[in-house]
Amino acid sequence: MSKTIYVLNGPNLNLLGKRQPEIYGHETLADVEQKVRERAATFGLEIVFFQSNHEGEIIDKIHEARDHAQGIIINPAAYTHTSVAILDALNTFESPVVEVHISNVHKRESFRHHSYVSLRADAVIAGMGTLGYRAALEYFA
Ligand code: CA2
Repeated sequence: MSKTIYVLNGPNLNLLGKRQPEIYGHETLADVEQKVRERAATFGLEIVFFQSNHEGEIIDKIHEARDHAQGIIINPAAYTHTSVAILDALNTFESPVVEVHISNVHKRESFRHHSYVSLRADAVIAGMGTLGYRAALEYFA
């Protein structure tokens, strides 16, 4: 049976490629999804790709992943730095979690240096641009 990886994206990432390309690059989230799906296919991995601007919807998706996924790749966006609720949800998920940030959060404002999600993540990728999502897939493969 093929393994399923949930790729979860937080608030404002729907604007990827449309604003602030100097920080986040020119690829849209649809471009990222397509490349993730193509790479996942080469590994025989199934992908559920999801973005929401709402914390509760991301938490609901993590709960869904508990029964359906063998791994989570998550870019929680700004919730990285604020959300104990997303951390608590991830702590109920028993398979590996990879946290991805497009930008190098450690080169940016100090409020981006702390991540609640990193307290749960098995691996953290930052500053590789959207390639970070595919690097996370390699981790699972
Ligand atoms: O570098 C990352 O991937 C971040 O998770 C992106 C978040 C930011 O709050 C984190 O500190 C680091 C912001 C996502 C907003 O995405 C946009 C994309 C294009 C245009 C505007 C926002």
